[in-house]
Amino acid sequence: MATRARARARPLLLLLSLCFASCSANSAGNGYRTTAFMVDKEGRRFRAELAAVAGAGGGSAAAYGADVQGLDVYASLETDTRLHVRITDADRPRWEIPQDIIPRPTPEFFLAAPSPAPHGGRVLSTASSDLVFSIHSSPSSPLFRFTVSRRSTGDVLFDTTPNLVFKDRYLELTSSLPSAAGNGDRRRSSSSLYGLGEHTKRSFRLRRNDTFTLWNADIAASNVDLNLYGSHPFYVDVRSGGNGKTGVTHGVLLLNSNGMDVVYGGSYITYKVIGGVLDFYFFAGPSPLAVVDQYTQLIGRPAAMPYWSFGFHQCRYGYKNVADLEGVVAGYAKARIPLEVMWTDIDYMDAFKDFTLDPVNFPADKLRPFVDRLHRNGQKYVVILDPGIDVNTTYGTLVRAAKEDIFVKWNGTNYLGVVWPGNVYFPDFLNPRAADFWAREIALFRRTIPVDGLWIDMNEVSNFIDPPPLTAIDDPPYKINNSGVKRPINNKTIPASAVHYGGVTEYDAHNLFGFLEARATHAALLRDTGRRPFVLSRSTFVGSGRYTAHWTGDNAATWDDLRYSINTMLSFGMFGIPMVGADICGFGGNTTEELCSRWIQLGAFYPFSRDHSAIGTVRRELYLWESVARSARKALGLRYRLLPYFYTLMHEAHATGAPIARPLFFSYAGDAETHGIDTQFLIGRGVLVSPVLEPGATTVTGYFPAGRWFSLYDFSLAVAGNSGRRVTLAAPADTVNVHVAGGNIVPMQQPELTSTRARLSVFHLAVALAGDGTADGELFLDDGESPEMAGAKGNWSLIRFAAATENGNGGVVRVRSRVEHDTYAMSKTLVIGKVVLMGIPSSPATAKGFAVYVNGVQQVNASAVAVAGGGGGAKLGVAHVEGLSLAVGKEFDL
Ligand code: MIG
Repeated sequence: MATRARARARPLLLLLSLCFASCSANSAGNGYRTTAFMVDKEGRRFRAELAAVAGAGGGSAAAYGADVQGLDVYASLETDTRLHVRITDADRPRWEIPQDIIPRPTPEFFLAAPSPAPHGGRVLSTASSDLVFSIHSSPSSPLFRFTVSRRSTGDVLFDTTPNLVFKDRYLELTSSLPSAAGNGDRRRSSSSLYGLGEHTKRSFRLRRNDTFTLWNADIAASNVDLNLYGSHPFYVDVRSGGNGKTGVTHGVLLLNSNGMDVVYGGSYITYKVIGGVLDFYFFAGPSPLAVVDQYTQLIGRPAAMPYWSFGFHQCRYGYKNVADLEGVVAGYAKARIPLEVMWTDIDYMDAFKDFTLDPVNFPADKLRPFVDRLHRNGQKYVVILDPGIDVNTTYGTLVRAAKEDIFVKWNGTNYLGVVWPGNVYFPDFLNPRAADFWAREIALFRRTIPVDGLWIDMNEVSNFIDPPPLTAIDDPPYKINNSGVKRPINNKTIPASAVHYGGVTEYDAHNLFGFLEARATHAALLRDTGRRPFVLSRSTFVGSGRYTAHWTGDNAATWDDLRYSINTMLSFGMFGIPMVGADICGFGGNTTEELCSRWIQLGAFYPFSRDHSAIGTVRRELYLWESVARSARKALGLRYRLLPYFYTLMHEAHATGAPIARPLFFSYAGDAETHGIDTQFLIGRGVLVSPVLEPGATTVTGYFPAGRWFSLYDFSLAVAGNSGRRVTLAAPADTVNVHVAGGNIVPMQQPELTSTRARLSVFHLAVALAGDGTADGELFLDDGESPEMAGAKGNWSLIRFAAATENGNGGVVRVRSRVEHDTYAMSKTLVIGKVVLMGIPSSPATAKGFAVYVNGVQQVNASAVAVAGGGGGAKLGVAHVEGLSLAVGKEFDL
């Protein structure tokens, strides 16, 4: 519970509580009047006191309880790119997300003489910040409202209405927005919104007249538009037109863990929240990448994921026994399809009890040798854990937990739910002793089965029974649109009146369960292994990316869900959880050969790439159909060649929050056409994936922003133009289109069946020259499993590559490397054997060959051949410079 000391009395209220003549004019709505305000000298911090207007609260929200009479507003430019606006009860502390969950600056009290409230104007505005905070009211309209605007463009980013509602269990705030993009009015600025998850949506860009309910629930992801497993009250707003340049972007977070409905009306957004405080953060951008950088600076940077987790994963609910697992591993090997990680679902447990093994089908004396064999082969093993602990006095885990007294309480005793094992108690991960208990159980289990990572499911929390209401908070006056039909908040979860450590109610902490379990699981693995943990969590909250990867939950084997997986993946990238993917080939229902084939073509480029399916459905391991196996070899072959690129992007994500899989507008925000694209996506800055998402297709139509696009299979020029355009490309049954944009240098290695082997193979540099003859890129290397990624004491190397074309010099292309950090010894033994130059001028002369110089010395063993680059006779070619032996970690000039 927030226990903020209130250091002052409220004489100001008395001093200034005379009502403006017209303050009753607004009595139909709700609202608050500013009674005093103060600003610090630097123009960075602001505080106001608000008083409920007499007669307000009689509007539409009257049924939700009495108004909180006095409010405090704190606003602060915490950095030049982050504005914090917090509105809370002036007299009583309310629930706020604890500091240890999201550490953040607290609003500071400061000494400044309080002034009578002005009617309006800029109150926070500094020369170094693009964000301006203003308050507004006038004698005729005295109710408090505020705006956030962008200094450089004058664009108003957030513009609240006076209908502020603040009750104990109902908060409401509305901001107007410029009209949604696509309304046809080109003179006014428009906005495109993304985020507000977790939901399966039919489009990535939010559509107007939609309500986004946030209340973590075990609802299958195959349901569109319903509240799903996680809560992320964060949106990204891309503006176009008006005064600003197209693509100027900001982000808005409501840091609140309570249930809520967010109504997006196109020209407005309304938050309807059933608890906590109104705690807003505005991130200035102005680029999409800058917004995510600023956002993850506050909520925490994404966890470094181990190198192996970028390999391909195979799972299924319903594997029968160890022999079944062995058969699958053998099936992949025989088909020569990469398999990095084998998984086991709840089937391995004895009667679904965590940390136990089914003595018949998964006995330790069979499972352990199987896991040892995986390890000897450079492969990994991951199992599932559910939070509910079976209530059974002969079960050691239960006994130890009971002794520690770490379960969630209800009505004076442990809350009794029902999940797979039958009756269960739920560990209360707000209790530090619960995390210790969890870590000891994991360590104990790992002595029997040394799993490499853990998968935490059902942590919304899912409960198979509906707890009846016990107190008023089980049935708050405002019904959020739980499950799309305003189901009670207790539906299939822990009751809201249950009590956590420190007296926190489930009502307030519900959405944090998955976050807390992920944090405990991450800490447990780190403590036990000393290596970089891999955790996969179904339930998430703001900041979960610090600990966990995420999969999109129970999708269905349908073409729709294939397509919608892109929307969820891209949203989680913006939520600071870049390691994300959907169940490849679909979880529920029977997949088809064609769907599975197209799904692995897309899924091979999910940051987290795992095939998974439900019990009782047809098997869908990739080797089961020859056509799927062909797709898998081709798509996963390319993924494995791109592993150094994926891993370098992991480093970028960990350092700056940048998503690994990104919407096109992250690189091309100035091209408004990209703002609505969700059938293609980028890996990093410049690798474009254009998957087939429909049955029966042999072509795919995609949007290619201005510039040159080269195939990553044969490096030929596929599309080029001074403006973006839609292009239809061949998409044969076994092929997914993947292109690299001119301007990028992509480090690649060789396709192998495990990342361990691929990591030792020779590097190729794919250099895609932009129209001006330049390109750049980078490569991050470390051992892939040290707890820290790019830590101060760690061994790692970061190499930057840059290419330039010197036209005045007979067509010389120079590629240089610069080693920015170099303590990873392997960087000296790994070599670049080949450099592919895409987009060089092609003429009969260049077709004869080149001379190759490295650091000024001609390379007699190197050969280079240029071939015309296709693209409808474009005069561009590709040069394959082979026979090189450039140490990755040594600077070179080619
Ligand atoms: O009640 O563990 O989303 O991936 O296979 C279903 C069985 C529980 C739900 C997960 C799914 C998993 C399944 N689990």
